[in-house]
Amino acid sequence: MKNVLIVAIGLGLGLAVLEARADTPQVICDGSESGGSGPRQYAYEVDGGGLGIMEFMVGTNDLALDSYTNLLIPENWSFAVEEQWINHSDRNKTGHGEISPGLVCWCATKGRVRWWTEDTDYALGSFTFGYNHPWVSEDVGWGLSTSLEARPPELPEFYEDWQSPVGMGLGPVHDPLGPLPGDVNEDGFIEGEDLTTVITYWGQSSLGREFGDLDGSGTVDGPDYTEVLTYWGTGSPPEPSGIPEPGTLGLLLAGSLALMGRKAKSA
Ligand SMILES: [Ca+2]
Ligand SMILES: [Ca+2]
Repeated sequence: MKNVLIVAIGLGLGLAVLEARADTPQVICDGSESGGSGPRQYAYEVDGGGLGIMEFMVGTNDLALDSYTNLLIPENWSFAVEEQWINHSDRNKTGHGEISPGLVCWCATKGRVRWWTEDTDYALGSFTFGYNHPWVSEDVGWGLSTSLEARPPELPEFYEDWQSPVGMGLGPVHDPLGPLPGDVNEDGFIEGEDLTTVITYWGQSSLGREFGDLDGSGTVDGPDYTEVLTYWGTGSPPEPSGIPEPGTLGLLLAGSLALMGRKAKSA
């Protein structure tokens, strides 16, 4: 009898959990970028909570479509990076499962990454959306839509709950942050190469950000130089690519020549 009662309670709890899930779409971050480093893999396991998903979106500060590679897109769905804002937590990169300080700054991202279908035949119960992206992430809101017939009017378009852990269901997720201030070459670290580019193109006009016009004034000039110096040393040094930089290459070359000379003498 006791066992029957325990089973009944267990079943009841199980049903309650199922019921909670059934009402609420969830997103689990399943990428190394969920607070980590290495290959910038962004992946979102989206569960429509019993409703057919027809659209999923997360914020981004990078509107360049070609920055997004290895896309995971459902069959017959569309993908776009659009200029439409979503809430984000200014430059916070909260670890997976921790609570984002979100409210420190409510800002809008430059845009959103969006997957969608307009055909209810392609609505999905769940899907893992994703891509690779070269830049670091920050905490950002997400949203989704389900088919109009299936979506109760009281359900909002955006579900992210900033009081819930990041990337674990209802909490915010991670998405690409724009280039860091002062980071001319957009490698996530403000260092010599950024300054060199500003000096190399100094005084030239009608060049883009990648040539050192960080503030978009049209000329590579004083404010750009100041921005690099102000943020000098911020960000994370890029991971070694295995290909030495020219300066390092020179040193290596000098070192190996010296070694060769020593070997030749000892031979
Ligand atoms: Ca840099
Ligand atoms: Ca400028």
